[in-house]
Parts: sequence; structure tokens; C-alpha cells
Amino acid sequence: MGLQPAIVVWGIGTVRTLRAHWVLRELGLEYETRAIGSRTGETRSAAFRALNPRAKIPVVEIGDEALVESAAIVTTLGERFGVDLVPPPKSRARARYDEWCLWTMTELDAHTLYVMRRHGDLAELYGEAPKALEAARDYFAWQVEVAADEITQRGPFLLGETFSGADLLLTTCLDWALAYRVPVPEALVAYRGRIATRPAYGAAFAHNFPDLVAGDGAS
Ligand SMILES: N[C@@H](CCC(=O)N[C@@H](CS)C(=O)NCC(=O)O)C(=O)O
Repeated sequence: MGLQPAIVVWGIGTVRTLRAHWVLRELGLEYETRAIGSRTGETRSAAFRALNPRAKIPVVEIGDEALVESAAIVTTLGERFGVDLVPPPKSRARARYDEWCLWTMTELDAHTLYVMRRHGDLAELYGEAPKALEAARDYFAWQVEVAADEITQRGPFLLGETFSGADLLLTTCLDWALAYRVPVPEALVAYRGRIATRPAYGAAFAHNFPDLVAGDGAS
């Protein structure tokens, strides 16, 4: 693409960074990667914190702008460069899109999967909390049933016929849950399997998780 602004993605190796690589590939945008990893100290450098004072990956530099927060990156890029990835502002479809994105990022990513990460893999840093781990697994299980019902009744995607950024976010959380051996309803395993055949997903996954075989999501 000749006219696109220079784009640089900072970060690889987590489901959050996968979202940035995946959306750019869905949009057919070319970009460079700065392959910094989480908890390597690389997010603490002055250069990186000038882009994201929160010291978190992913960051997408686009021209002289720095986009941060993986769900916001998906929506912003989809809106600017896509056709169907994000429904138009103020539409009913956009309200549903926002609902599914925020639900995925709060109820699945932050409240359950990241709790498992903090008190499971990263317990040395954040402390052992077996009750919190168990509660997070249970909470994920019943919350995710709502998405399974939606796909079963009105699928094949969260917004019906069209794949959107909300599906991208949900799929990354399903990858994460499956990597943690959290039970995922059959309808969502099939949904994730269909979406994982998208070329943009496969290419982004391989780029983001060079040490893993596609399908073995990690956080
Ligand atoms: N809500 C943020 C979370 C970003 C986040 O927590 N990133 C982690 C890696 S998954 C990170 O950069 N941690 C700091 C570090 O590793 O130094 C998003 O979705 O972008």
C-alpha cells in the first residue's frame, strides 16, 4: 500500500499483542515490528514509556501517533482502514459491537483470564490465591456461555453474518482459555476453529508466537 502511514507494532508473544498483529493483517496494512516481550524490562525503557507511559505492550505507532490498549487498537484501526471490521458509529450494530468488546475485555480478559495469570503463572509476583483462581475459572465458564448462546442462535459471528473486531477479541480470549485448560463450550470451540482458518489469524499467530504451533494460544 503506497499511501498508508508508517506503522510500527511494539510487542510480541502475548494474546494482547496478537490482537494488534492480527487486526493489521486483516486490514492488509504493512508494518514493522519491534519484538519486545513482556516482563523483559524492555517496556520500562524511556523510549518506550514516551510512547506508552503505562509501560504495556502492545503499542501501535502510526505516523506520529501512539495507539495503546489492544481493544482500542483493534477498533481504531478497523474504523480508519477497514470496511466491515467495525460497524459505523451510532448504529445499532455498533452498540452491539461495543457491548461485546467491552464484555470480552472486562469479564473475560481482565476479571478472569488475567486473574488466572496473575495468581497462577505469575504467583511469585502477585501471590498465591487458590480461591481467586477457582472463582475465576467458574466465572469464566458461566459468562462465556452467553457468547456460546449468541453464536448458536444468531451466528456464525457475534454480530451475525459479518466477522468483526469483537470476534477478533473473543477469539484471542478463547485461545488464552484453551491454553489454560479452562473448559470452553463446544459451540465456541467450533467458532474459534472456524475463525482460526482466516489467513490473517494464522500469519499473525506465527509472527506473534514464533515458538508455538498455531492454536496453542498463550498470554
Ligand atoms: N489492557 C492492556 C493490557 C496490556 C498488558 O498488560 N500487557 C502486558 C503483556 S500482555 C505488559 O505489557 N506487561 C508489562 C511488561 O511486561 O513489562 C491491553 O489490552 O493492551
